Amino acid sequence: MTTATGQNPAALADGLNAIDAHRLRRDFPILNQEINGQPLVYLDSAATTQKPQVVIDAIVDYYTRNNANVHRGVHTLSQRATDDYERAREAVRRFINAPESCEVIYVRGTTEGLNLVASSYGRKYFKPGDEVIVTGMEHHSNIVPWQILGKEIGVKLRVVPFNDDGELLLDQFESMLGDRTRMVSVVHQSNALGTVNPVKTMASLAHARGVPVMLDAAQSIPHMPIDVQDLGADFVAFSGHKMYGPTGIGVLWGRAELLDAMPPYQSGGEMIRSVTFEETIYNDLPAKFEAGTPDIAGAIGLGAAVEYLEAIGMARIARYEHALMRYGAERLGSIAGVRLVGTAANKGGVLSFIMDAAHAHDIGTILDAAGIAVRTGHHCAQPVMARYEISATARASLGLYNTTDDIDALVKAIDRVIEVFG
Ligand code: C6P
Repeated sequence: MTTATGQNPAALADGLNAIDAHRLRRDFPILNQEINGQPLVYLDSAATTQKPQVVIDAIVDYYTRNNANVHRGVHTLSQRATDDYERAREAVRRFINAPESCEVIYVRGTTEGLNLVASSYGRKYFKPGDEVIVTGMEHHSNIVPWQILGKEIGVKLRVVPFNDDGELLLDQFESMLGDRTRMVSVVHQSNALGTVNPVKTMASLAHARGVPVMLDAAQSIPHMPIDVQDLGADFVAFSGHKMYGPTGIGVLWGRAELLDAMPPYQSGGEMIRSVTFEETIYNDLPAKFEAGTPDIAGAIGLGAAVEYLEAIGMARIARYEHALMRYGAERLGSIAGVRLVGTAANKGGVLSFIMDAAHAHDIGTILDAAGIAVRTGHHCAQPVMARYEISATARASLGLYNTTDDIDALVKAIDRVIEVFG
């Protein structure tokens, strides 16, 4: 038996039992509050996730007991801070199955990871007339760095289009790969549509032509197991704050061989081995790309987030969120006057929608009055909006703490939008 949208109720129920979200939400103190007199329903995890108590505690503990600069002191506090900072790096390595922890570069977030590669790799290897392939569903942070470089060097951006459901046209991607292609940089899961792109296939197509592949994993990392070796990527960037860790910290992973050959992105302390006024010898990985005092507390918080996710299990989280997304898509899709934007067969926990009755910002305002947090606007993906000839969507995005009750509250509040504006 299947439901109206082709779902198998047994499979749906099985997915919804993959984790106990009702229990897990108790790990997130912020969720236990009222907004505008209503229980908070947080459906904006694609913008940033909430933080479990273990992450908050790790940061407080660092500042309360261990605060010192890393890699700089022989004193006990500095050694403790360094140990915790490096233990977090090892946790990240394990989490993404990277071969070496020195390949895990701490950055501010996905944006900085993408800028680092565009700036360092691009400046070293790109020549006028070269091409970088991105997709039509990139976040601005995977467009603008290449564009800036393009203006400087004369590199052209090629854009893989997608169909009305939000699925990439892979044959077009394949035909774009050519002698001039120097990089494929692609979003793993679209923040505006939820589409999960076939990045493993894309990587093997690109590699067959000797082209390196960068993945923007900002939206995939908190929702599914990521194995950088299995995906076959060369660079992967993601943000701590979208995976239940703190803001201000993220990761660029890259293959050591490529990172070793790249020039530093920023310079200063820590990234050097020796400095004279005549010459500077750069440090080894990862220090070469970590100039200045890093976000130590952020890295430690990220390590705690990784351990938290590992304890639950990424495969279980993926199954649960997929079922919840299907439940939400079915409920929203059956409301007259609501149109889902992004209906790819393979998609993650993002429900972007528009309504006949109201503009996205009006939807957001009514939902907020009901205690429901969603994001409205172009989601830093204006080319996606242009593709559908719309200016904005309302976007409900899921995390491991969301439940069917949250979706039901959203549906009820959308009915209210129709009452007010319809
Ligand atoms: N998307 C959203 O609401 P930073 O800001 O560096 O942590 O992440 C940038 C980024 C890069 N790629 C994708 C696919 C993203 O979704 C984001 C951030 C947020 O959708 C804020 S715009």
